[in-house]
Amino acid sequence: MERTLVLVKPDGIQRGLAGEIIARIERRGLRIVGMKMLRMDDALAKRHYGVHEGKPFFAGLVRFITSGPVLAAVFEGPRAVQIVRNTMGKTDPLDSNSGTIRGDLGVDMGRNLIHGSDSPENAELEIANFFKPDELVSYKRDVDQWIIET
Ligand code: DAT
Ligand code: MG
Repeated sequence: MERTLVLVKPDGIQRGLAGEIIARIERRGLRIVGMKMLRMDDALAKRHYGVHEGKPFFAGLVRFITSGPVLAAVFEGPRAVQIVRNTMGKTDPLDSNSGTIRGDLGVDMGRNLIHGSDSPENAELEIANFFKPDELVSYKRDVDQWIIET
């Protein structure tokens, strides 16, 4: 079982696509274990995107992600990190296949609607930036549709 952080970015909120984006991931078969609306401040944005510090697009990225509210969600399921990455599409919507969130709904690399963690290790770190442990629920295995006990 794996957890991953999803953000519906300010462009997704502004365009009214939060429900559509979350629904696509939920329909895929992952479970929502935490969710909140927030406006990221500069410090949180720089911590979240710290790996990109020094890159030419960093300042614009921080300005964009702090420009309006985001919806932060934690999804759980088997191989959740890669499942969300595949459901999102590529970083540049131009390279994203139809059927993916960015491929169906996006145009601009700087306005690509959704963040998803890129590894289980980063997911744990990113989740801790947005959620306290008691803000995340857990599901019992016996009501968990994707666990088949062997
Ligand atoms: P992803 O969001 O697919 O994980 P990333 O972690 O490489 O992509 O980059 C984070 C965000 O930064 C990305 O969603 C959009 C923006 N970005 C990345 N590369 C960029 C570039 N070359 N020019 C402009 N924005 C870029
Ligand atoms: Mg990334």
